[in-house]
Amino acid sequence: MKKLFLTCIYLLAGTHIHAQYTNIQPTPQQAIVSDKLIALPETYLISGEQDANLHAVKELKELLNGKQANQAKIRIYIGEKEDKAIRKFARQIPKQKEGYYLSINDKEIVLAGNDERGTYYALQTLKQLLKDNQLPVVEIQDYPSIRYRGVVEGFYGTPWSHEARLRQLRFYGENKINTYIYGPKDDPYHSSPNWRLPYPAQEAAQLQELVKVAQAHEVDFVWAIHPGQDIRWNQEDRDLLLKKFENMYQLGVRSFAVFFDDISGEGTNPVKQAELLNYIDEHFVKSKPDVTPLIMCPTEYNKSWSDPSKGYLTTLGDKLNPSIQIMWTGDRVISDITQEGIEWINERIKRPAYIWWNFPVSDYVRDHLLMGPVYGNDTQIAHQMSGFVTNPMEHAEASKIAIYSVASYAWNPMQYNSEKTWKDAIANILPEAAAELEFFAAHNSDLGPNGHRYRREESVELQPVAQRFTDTYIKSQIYDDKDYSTLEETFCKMIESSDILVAHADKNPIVTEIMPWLYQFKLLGETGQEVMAMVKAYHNNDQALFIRKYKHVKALQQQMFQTDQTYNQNPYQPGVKTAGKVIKPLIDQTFTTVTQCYNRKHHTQLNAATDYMPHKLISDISQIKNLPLQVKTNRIQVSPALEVIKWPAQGSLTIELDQVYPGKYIDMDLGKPEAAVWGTLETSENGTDWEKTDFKQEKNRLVVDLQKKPIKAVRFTNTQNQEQEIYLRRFIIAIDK
Ligand code: 14T
Repeated sequence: MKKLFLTCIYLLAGTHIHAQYTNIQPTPQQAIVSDKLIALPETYLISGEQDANLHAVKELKELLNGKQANQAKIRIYIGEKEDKAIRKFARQIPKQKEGYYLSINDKEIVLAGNDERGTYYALQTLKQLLKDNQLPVVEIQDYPSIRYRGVVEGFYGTPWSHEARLRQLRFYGENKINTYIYGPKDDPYHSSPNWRLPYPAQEAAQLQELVKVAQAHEVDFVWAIHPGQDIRWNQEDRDLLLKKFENMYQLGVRSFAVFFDDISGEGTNPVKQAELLNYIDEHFVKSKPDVTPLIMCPTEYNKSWSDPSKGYLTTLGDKLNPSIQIMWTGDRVISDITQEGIEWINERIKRPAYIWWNFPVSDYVRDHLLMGPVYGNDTQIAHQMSGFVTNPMEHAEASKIAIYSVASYAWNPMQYNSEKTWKDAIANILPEAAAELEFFAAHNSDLGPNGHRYRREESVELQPVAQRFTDTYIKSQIYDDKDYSTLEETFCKMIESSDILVAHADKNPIVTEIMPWLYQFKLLGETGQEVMAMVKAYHNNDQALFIRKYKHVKALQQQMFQTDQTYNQNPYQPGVKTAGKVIKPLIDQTFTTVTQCYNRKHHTQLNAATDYMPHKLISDISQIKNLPLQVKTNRIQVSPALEVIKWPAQGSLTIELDQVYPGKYIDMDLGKPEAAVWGTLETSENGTDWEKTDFKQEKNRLVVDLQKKPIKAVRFTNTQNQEQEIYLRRFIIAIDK
């Protein structure tokens, strides 16, 4: 029944797409694509180029690179609804914003936009259809289902480079994305404290260039300001904000946003926020004919953070001018958009929400790459949202997989195909090594456990094999030979794809971005191969071979540890994690099982642990005990936590070193000046006997000079009978090596 229904829709929509040309991106709303091809002639005649969208005409001429003649086989009509040249096609043009009609046959090519952007999009489709100088005979009527589609550069961490942004804007035009919101959290001129100040000359010049390039690709460059952390609700700050906007206007910006996310205090007042926004709307936006509707991001930007009894959202809904767009991330900070969820918010803000989708942003899982398919958003709710933008990773090129997919989803959600779009995206981004990038991306999709509890599928095809293999192998050391070969083949491909991708480093910037993960992926593949060799050697009772392979695995584990400690050393989630959902657990469990079996059989004591880490963190505090340790030449430290930590009475944190070292110093910061009063800091020479240290504390910082004293372990204990709320900002032991 369902299938029949779908077929009917297809017939009604007239979507007959010939296999060779199924790759119009995004999928058009209505298309008849025949299998007849025409050759692009050497001479042609263009009608309408004087009136048509300049950017479309420019790109058309670049595409044709042939000769324009008065007598020609083919006539190309280009223009917008009212233009003379395309008047006779007017009835074919969809009436939707940014809609277009594209027709190709052996006599004429028609590129007819409902508006300027429509013409540009007709041209983008034409570009995609042209292959080997041939075009298919088509008739397409197309338009976007969602008004604003694009990207919000809104993450914490290193903002995208200027070059990366220029590449993005070109990519957006090609994929019919019309919005780029500029709001990197770590640009001080976007946020506090410098939002009041103009950009320095060099940054200003670059922004100016971005605006120009955005225009050329029919993208609205939206400049966002994030003033909430220190704004004062007075005329002075109002004027300063408008002055900054005026400044940006002078640089060419015609679209603006105000963000109030992730702030506390005075700035969160919805009445004041609405007053400011309406003021900007009336004194700036509406007084300039070429400025687009304002966008705002509320403080309660997701359902889990909103407190209906305080009425924050309904206040915004009632007070904000109707033309002002309100952003929303869904039921949680990181969540997919559902029918129920969007109805909930729209009712409160009294307008369709402008979705800020927090994927593939990775600023809370910075050691992971999120390169898997885009899925999970409802495909039937286009009419209930005014915009859909994705917040990407700080890796601009690697984010293109998700951005391409969001472009596709937001243009035509009902026909969005997650899996196919993901593959197309990869082929589009790195055609020279698409198979290898697809393989890598399939195994670099999940985020691992994280505070937002947002997870993605990973290694989907391999999952059943991995499951079967580990289940049977751990339980009874048996396995299916076919599964064994599949795994061997997988590990082999990990090595190949990594090497092949690395070899493309100078041809495509995506490779440089993901380089540390490629290294790690290769090492994991090699580990997998050698663990499989251990399994085989154990079965064949070949002890010498088993030991050789065991030693190699240990060495590879150490190299993976080194990679994790050397690359991507940000202060939040430093390191390089890959294939963590299916492949790494499979390899680790198999290694542990086979090593333990060997130990039992041969009465040996080979170390069956998997992640190499010479030192240990020991704690009875749940928020602390799983924090990773980091090793930097002669410093061992606990990876800092961002959230408040409840340190229970008598709870302790111990770092135990792999051997005794001459100590240099201990350096702690628990975010509060009174740690010295409730806690003791002790050192141990042997790991069992403890000695209290004399420490001085200056403000939050607690430092002990160890003066080469031999150290095996250090611990800090809450000796009080009362829980302490602290921040674990720093816990470092420095040693002499
Ligand atoms: F404005 C919002 F819609 C939003 O998502 N704000 C930030 C955003 O800049 C960031 O990239 C994203 C993902 O981490 O989440 C928001 O930032 C947070 C979220 C938290 F839950 C910052 C601190 C949090 F505790």
